Amino acid sequence: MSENENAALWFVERNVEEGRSDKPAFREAFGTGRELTYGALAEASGRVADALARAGHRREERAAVLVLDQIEFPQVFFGCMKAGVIPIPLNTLLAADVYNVILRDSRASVLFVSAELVEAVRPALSGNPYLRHIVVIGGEAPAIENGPAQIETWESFLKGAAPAPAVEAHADEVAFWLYSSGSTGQPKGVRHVHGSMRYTAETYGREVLGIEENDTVYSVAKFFFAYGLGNAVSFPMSVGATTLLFNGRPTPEVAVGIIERERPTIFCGVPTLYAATVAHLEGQGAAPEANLRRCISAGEALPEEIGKRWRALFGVDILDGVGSTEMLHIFLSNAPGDVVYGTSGRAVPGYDLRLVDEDGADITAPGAIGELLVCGQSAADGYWNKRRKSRTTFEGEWTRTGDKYELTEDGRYIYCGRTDDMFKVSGIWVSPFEVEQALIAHPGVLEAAVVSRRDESGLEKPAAFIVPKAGQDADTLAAELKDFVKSRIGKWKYPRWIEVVEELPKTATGKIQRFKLREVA
Ligand code: 3SK
Repeated sequence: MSENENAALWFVERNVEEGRSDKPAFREAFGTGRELTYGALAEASGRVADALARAGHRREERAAVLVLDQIEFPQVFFGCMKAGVIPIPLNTLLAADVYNVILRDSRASVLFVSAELVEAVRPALSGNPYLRHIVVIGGEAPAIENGPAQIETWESFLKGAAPAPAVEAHADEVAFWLYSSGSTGQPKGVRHVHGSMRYTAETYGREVLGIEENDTVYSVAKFFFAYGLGNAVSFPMSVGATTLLFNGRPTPEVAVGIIERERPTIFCGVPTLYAATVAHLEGQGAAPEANLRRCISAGEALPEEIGKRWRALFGVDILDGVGSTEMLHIFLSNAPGDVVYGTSGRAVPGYDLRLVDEDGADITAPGAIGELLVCGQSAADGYWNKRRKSRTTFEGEWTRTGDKYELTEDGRYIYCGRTDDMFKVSGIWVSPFEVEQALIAHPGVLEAAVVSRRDESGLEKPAAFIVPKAGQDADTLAAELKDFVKSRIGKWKYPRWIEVVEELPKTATGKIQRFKLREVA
């Protein structure tokens, strides 16, 4: 092997070699005073690698990482990679039975867990035949009945460990996994290789986001999401920038507090948070003084209205983009100076896109709708132990997204819904997303989701579930909305039923779970 392509070298050690040892890579927000410099991260991740090897965890074994957004996360993540052990950042919001499925499916030999999360995962820790070791970060080691042989604190784990070098790794070798639940289904282990994080940093991170060394980044999406891992770990580290950490729930108050007090230059949000923050600030009458130069959004398509209202408040556009856990980050996006709200923009440099119809034939005519396929070097190596699903998702160089798009004459893509969310009314395709956008444009609506429902004749028609803004009268709103939608997007597309709800069912990444609404529609 000519060059060691272990990702930890490029993301961690290179920053030290380039003179950034004393620069904070991570800083906890709101004055906890905890920060981690690039030099400290290089040393600590080396000690984690040594401690893992001493504890008997071998190359290619898996480490479950149930750790909040705190400075120990990058130490564990890169420490595992240095040891050749495969870190699996886990969603910190799951239920114990899902942790049980994931821990057994992955056969993780060690679990790193923030003390705050021990109770949530505890029922999954008894009787697991693969788990040999638990390391608790920021608290005491608990007693677990029928648990693994070794349960210890972070301090005891690292005691006596000396920085170990990164093991030799190939760019095509699996480096880490992420579990994706999609909008339905069981969790799937998505296996990513060492070369992928660098690829996303050098494509979207550099070419679209334009991240630079003196940027300070805040990502609402946590580290365990592919979106958060790029925004807050690999992109800033690719240029020696600094990430702000906040390990609680990102409410509009938190987002505004961070923007105002911590002064990030790059803000990475999701549509739900942007919508709630816009409503919050408009209620207050003004946005705070900010230092933002780039704002990005992903997870689901950003409603046009929200982008425009955010820009009116902060004077900065939101770059709406599309990515997936399978592709690791964003491959289709609006770009600085080239934003058209209501579209997802164009292919990110380094990725090719195509639309296909139900028979797999290419669709090239502007205005036609098809499933989006993407080709790029950050595609996952496949799903763990799911051969059939791997074969139908990763078709040679092309990865199926399961999203339907329309390609405009000027080469932009417009989101039309999931392949299984689209439906026809009077023989014409209706995109639930288009109807949702029209509903959200009403000043009384905070959020909306649309699914198909059969009328008395058995024909499909749109049904809407809406979350009103505070202080709205539900009946008056429901009565107004049908005409409002008809006037905006066409008579056949208006929702024949409107139900007012307190919240919409969503995945952990903020995607509306329309399948749950279909069950009650
Ligand atoms: O859902 C998305 O849009 C996304 C974006 C970037 C990385 C990962 C995901 C799932």
